[in-house]
Amino acid sequence: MSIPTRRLLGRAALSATAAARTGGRPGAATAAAAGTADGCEDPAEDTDAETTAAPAGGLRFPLGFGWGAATSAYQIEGAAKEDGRGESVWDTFSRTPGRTRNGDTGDVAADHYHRYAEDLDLMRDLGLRSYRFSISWPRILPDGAGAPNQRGLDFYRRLVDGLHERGIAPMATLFHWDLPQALQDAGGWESRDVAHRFADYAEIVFRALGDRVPTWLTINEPKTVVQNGYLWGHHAPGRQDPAAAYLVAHHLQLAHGLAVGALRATGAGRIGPALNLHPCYPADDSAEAARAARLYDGYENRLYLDSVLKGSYPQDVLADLGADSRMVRGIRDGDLATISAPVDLLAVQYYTPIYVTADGGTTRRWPTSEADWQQIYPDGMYDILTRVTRDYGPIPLTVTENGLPTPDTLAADGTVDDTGRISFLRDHLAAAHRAVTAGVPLESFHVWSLLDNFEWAEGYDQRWGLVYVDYPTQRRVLKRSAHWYRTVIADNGL
Ligand code: IFM
Repeated sequence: MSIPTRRLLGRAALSATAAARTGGRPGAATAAAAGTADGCEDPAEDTDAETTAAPAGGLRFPLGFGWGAATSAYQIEGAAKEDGRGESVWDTFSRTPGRTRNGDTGDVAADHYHRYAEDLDLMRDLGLRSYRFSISWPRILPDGAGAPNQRGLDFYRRLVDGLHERGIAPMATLFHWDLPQALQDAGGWESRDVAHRFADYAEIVFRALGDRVPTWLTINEPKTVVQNGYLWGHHAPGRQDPAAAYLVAHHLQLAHGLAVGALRATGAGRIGPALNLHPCYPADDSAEAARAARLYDGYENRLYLDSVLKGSYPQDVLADLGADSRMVRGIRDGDLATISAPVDLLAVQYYTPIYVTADGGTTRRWPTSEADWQQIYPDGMYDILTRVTRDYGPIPLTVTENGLPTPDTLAADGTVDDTGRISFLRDHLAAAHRAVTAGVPLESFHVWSLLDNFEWAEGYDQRWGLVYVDYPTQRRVLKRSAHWYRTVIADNGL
């Protein structure tokens, strides 16, 4: 992601439109924004609260809804050189001068590797029912392949045991961008063999943790690896090579399918992909803009959705890439059957819409957050959830990421007042609720992120957490949004 342009969020305007969209319940918004922390019970054991107490704004979620928060290994764990962990592409990339803001690395991050028990207690105190985290491939296989590192597996065993002890369901992502450097040296995702190494790694993890992890996600945001890692080069491995990028897309999809097969062969549990989906709208009423938006949608969404859920890549994208492209030449007989092995759920990550101009460029229509790529448009959440159900059938959905960075500071009285995050989440949850009302089988929602963390090329400048991390001391402080979210969870709605 490129250097951010800091802008104000335009909160008042957003709140007004949200109130209109949700049936004019401004009182709900006010009550939610003023949410307090106290008096909540453990909702994991309190289904009565769901059936009897109506949430203040009347937006009640389905019984047993999986309220959650998400993180990823490299962004929070730290302990980069401990207990046998190997190097990942992000170690290499972030330690290369000029690649990340302030030269920040994930070497220490939020020190979660050492503080996981404290973080588990925070999750329990928030009332989380689901925690989505990722497993670090180089902690399990320091060289990318071969014998597993037992100390790495033990860490995740302690983590999932701690979740169960606190009544929180683990949801584990197998790959959240920290490819072992040894595999990058062997060609990275441009090499078809890496997809098979991923399946080997997945099998090891399934055998070690499969009895304790009910839900698995394969690859986090393959599109981000393709675009940020191989098209624009501001994520690891820092390439700018469009031909390689789409071959990488195919191998990531293949790796997903091979991991699904490995799960079916080794045991129980549910599995699906984790896709960041961007609704693509024409920027004007012209036929040209409509056509351009359709193709853009192919690259942003259908490339990943169709291959997994329909067993084919979108023809318009393949035609645009060309028969001679490395990707098209890299597709072998049987690959699409592997990629489209039936999945149990689809994880959707929604952050921003895209407005496509007649010439195939993009433009902005809504205020951005501190992340200049993110336009704040809650209706996009409704549009993408209903679109997935309409186009791909009633596959169970989970939102595994939604959130924004806000300019949070720790006040002298020990509080962090991130009202912008409350407004954002309230409006996006209201949109998700509308999708549920329209028939979308949404079973859970995870805020990105539980903790402030290493935001990739942006380092530690952007704060995405419900929980503030004071990096010099590693002290955790619940932000105002965390207190608000605890109330939402306790009320099973807003
Ligand atoms: O921090 C990232 C996360 O790793 C993947 N999805 C988007 C988030 C915010 O940029």
